[in-house]
Amino acid sequence: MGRMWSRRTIAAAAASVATLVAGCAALPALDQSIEKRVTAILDRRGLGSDALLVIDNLLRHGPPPPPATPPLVLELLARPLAAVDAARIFHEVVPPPLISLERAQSQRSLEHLLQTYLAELAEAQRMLRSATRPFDDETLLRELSAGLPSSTQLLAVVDAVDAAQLARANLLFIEATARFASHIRDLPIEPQTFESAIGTVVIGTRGNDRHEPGAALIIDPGGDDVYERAPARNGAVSVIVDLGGNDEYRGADVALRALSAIVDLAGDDRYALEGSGLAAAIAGASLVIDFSGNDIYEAKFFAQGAAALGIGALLDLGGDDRYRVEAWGQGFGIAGGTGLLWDGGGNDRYTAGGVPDPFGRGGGLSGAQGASFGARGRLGGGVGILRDDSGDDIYEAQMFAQGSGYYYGLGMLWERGGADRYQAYRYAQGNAAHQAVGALRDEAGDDRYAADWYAQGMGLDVAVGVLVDAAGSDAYRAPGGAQGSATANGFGLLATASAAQFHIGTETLAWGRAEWLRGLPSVGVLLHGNSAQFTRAGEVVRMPPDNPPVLVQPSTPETCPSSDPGEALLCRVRDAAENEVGVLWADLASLLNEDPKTPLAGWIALALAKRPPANADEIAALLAKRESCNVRALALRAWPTLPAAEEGLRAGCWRLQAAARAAFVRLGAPPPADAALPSFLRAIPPQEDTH
Ligand SMILES: [Ca+2]
Ligand SMILES: [Ca+2]
Ligand SMILES: [Ca+2]
Ligand SMILES: [Ca+2]
Repeated sequence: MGRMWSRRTIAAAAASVATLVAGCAALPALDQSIEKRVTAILDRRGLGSDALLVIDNLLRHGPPPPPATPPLVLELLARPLAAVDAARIFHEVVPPPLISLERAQSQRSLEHLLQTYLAELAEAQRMLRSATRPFDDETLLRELSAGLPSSTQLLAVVDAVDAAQLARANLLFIEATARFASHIRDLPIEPQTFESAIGTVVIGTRGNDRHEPGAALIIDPGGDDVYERAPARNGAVSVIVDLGGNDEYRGADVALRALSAIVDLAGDDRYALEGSGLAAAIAGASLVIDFSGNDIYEAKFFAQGAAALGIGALLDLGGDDRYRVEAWGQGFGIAGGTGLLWDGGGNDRYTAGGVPDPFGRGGGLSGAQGASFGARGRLGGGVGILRDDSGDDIYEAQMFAQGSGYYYGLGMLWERGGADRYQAYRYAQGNAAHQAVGALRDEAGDDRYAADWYAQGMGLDVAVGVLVDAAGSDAYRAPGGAQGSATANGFGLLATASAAQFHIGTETLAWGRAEWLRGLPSVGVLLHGNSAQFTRAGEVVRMPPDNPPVLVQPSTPETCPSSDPGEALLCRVRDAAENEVGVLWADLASLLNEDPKTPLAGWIALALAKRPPANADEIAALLAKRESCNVRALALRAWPTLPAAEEGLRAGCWRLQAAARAAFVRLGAPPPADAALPSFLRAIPPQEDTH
């Protein structure tokens, strides 16, 4: 007997098939093949897929991550190929109420909406105040007016905040504000001002109003209004909901231990901040949601989606927009904060100037357009995301921009359509430096990428940099240190699905080349189609091989005299007179005996290699007792002994295993056959441990 299908069942089945097909089609073919192709290339090079785990191994055997490190950064460092999945990262980072934001059909009573919202704001405020203690916001504001806050001030904020509790307060605030913004329609109530549990509530007029700062909630039904803004501080709530007109927002609008939002439903608006802010928060949340119009956003520092401990999110849902900051914004995170700029469409222009670079590298520091920064040795970065859904867009910045991570941070630029132009200087376009992740992903359109060094899928020092362009006819231009390359055990990937032109300068560090360090590989991979074209210094060249020769990064020569205590020690050993060097080494032996945790141990190992003393055996034995795998590896390189090599080979730390394997070769002894080594140490002869 035939089964009867109702019309509805058939329609539902057809819809689910359509969803399934659309789901498959939506996953670009490039993604399905990236892992397979990268693994095949690593096998051809003799590295094997363990080469993808070098970063994780180094981090697990090194010092713990700094305060405020986002867990997602560690997760991506452990699985570098996961950094290509921009959609997954976006959904992991961005609170769901912001992702599903849309104007609701139903009309709820304003009275009910407003009372509910005020009650939710009061609860979010209570949670914020209990999650945070007051901190020195005066000093922070002073620092923000000149640039990025100091790590000293930010560390004080880290101490004053319960991050998990703060995240709950922020989420309630975001949920409530997104719901209110989705449902509010016309404003059938008279202009008025009244007090509420969270402070003053102002209902504006349909004319052109001028609103001063200080109110907890302003709702304005229409007109071309001017809003003077001041930083929201010390537990305050500050929300503006503007229903129409071409409005202007001025002043400074950063949230410091506060909950702040601007919701602007219509009009060509101008957000011209003289100070920091606009969707910028430190220990709180700050939102800007602009639903339509061609808008202009201007600010100096820390703005347009910037945060430390908390979230700063700027959502512009449509229109041709102009965004400009001097530095530190447009999707910028530091100290565990999430900074998001999400533009829904239109032909947009993003500009980040740059503050002077203290190291004089030839460009300014931008820290923008999907960027994150940490303070080396002190404080972790955050998460910075710039997402643009469609339109032909222009991205301009200098250093640390367009998918850039620095020191335990994640920066991502996710471009979903249109013919785009990317212009930056160094550390940009899918680059990260020092235990960080930088990703640029562009889904469609014929795009142009131009940058200087350290860009376009490049990982520098235990860092992951990826650039994925899933479709279109694209061009990439950089002098070197780019386009699928890495140094210092980094991972760099440039993957294109399309017809691509790769232009590089005279430098060889590109197109899959990467330099070993610490006796371990760095990984650079370039994935391209068969029609790709390559030019080097303006000359057309053949397609590069995908298994380039093993290169070892040269050691940094010491500069003597040095103010660094470790390097100064190396200088002292190097330059000591023959009759003094024995006493010096006796002192170093005492130091190792008396202070088992001395940070100079690694330098002592380097000195041991440079000028081995009469008591080398004693020094090597002392160093071999260290907890640090790096120190033991350096000691084994400097003065190999069979017992230390045997012990090292059985360590879980790959750097030490690499040193142990080199030690067996130097001692002319065969290594034990049963040692569990990572794939690349089994296949490739020992390389130098440079540093
Ligand atoms: Ca208005
Ligand atoms: Ca607007
Ligand atoms: Ca736009
Ligand atoms: Ca675009």
